[in-house]
Amino acid sequence: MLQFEQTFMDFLLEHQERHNRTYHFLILMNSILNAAKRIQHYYLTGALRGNLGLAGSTNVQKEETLHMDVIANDVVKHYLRASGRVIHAVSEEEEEPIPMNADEGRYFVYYDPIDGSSNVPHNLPIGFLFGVAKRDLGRPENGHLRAGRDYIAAGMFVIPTGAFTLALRNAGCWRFHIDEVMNYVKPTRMILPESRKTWELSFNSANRDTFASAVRTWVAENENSYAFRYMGSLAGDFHRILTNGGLFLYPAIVNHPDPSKNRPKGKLRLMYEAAVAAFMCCEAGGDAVDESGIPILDIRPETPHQRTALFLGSKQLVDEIAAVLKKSGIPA
Ligand code: FDP
Repeated sequence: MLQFEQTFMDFLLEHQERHNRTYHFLILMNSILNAAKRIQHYYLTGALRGNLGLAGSTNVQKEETLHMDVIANDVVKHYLRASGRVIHAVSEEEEEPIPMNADEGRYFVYYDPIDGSSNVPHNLPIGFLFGVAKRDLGRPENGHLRAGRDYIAAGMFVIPTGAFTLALRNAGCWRFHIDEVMNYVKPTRMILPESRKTWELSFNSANRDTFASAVRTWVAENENSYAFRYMGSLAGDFHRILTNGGLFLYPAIVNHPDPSKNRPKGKLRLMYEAAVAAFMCCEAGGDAVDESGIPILDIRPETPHQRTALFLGSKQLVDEIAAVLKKSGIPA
């Protein structure tokens, strides 16, 4: 028996028509889907083609670059530029915002083409994350430094599993799966479960002694109430939280035995990691705050590659930890 599921593009077309919108966003999303499918292909064949190792350079974060970082960044850049709809993009892999179509573009795109790089040599799940903001004709443009609250959409592909989740502003968070002809299909609305039964905690447990004392105490008091899962890829770990509920946390590192390894501002990047996940999480009924308990979506970046601590997931747990963070007065 043949079975036909609604494709992502049909879903989006319906959405745009229902809201009397133009097709520009569809064209942008088509380019992002094309990029994701190419990254998926290069990753699936990565072990065979020798693309899972180091490229021999370092990126803007002073991290060693992988072949896959270079390939994926080039792929995304190509498709975004070809769409003609992007004013400029911010990539994890490039120091400066990438100019594209300054005159006729409508969107700013912030992306991390390969998130969770420690999984790459093993061909295990990684993410391609992106956030989208729109040109604002009413005020002077500063598009590459928009707060998450200004995004109109944010999404992530978990590669190579074929899962794609997209949140649209005030229109929910939706998950799709890739089918046998490489279409993303079968929209399912994601709403974080109320019941604590399935909730999980997700964090790098090896770092626990380096957290601020209020965070350490909260973790010690709560960890036995929930299952513990950690994949080492924000996209993969957050994918689980979106389904099962719970809390993903990457707190600031403030008590490292080697002080040069402290990360008082956190590790994750605001514009293309934390704000993207926070936008999706909020559209699914959850929330996200930084180390001082401030909503991630309210943080206006001062630089494109700014870092932040992140507490992300079910609203009740985010509220609990936010109260602890605010009370302890941990600075941003
Ligand atoms: P990675 O550095 O391996 O690219 O910021 C990226 C990120 O992965 C997230 O995807 C992930 O959640 C986190 O950092 C993993 O960091 P640890 O290896 O320190 O746990």
